[in-house]
Amino acid sequence: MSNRTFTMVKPDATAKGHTGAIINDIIAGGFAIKAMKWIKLTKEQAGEFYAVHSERPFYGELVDFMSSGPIVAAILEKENAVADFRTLIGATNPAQAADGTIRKKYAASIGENAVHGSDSDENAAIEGDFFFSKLERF
Ligand code: 3AN
Repeated sequence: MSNRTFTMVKPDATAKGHTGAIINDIIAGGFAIKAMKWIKLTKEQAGEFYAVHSERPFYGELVDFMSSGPIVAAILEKENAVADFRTLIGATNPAQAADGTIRKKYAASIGENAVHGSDSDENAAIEGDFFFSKLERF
């Protein structure tokens, strides 16, 4: 089991000024930040990141949204990182997210849901590699 996951604070949350509160929740949840950057994706980059969803009906909407404003990308470390981070952020649809989770507190809808969290160790590694070089992480 790997102890790393990958996250993004999404454009809805950066635009609403929730970035600091979300990073604070992540640190308070016991995650150590191993890499972090504030970046705005082009449509092409967002499309490449979400290529796995290219057949889903919401793909175009997702790519437009994720390239609509700045995001914060980060690699996080903790024991059982992938599963524990998904618990911390809550269900994909904020209406179904548990009380106290990041999505319950800061997300507006299933599309604009404040944060991303990797769904497996394998994807955490792929997603971290998409954003960060060896020099940018420790
Ligand atoms: P999660 O991010 O919780 O793993 P996935 O992998 O099902 O969720 O979906 C990837 C991303 O696609 C979600 N974070 C969300 O922003 C977006 N998404 C999922 N379902 C929908 C939907 N029905 N409409 C719009 N966007 C969606």
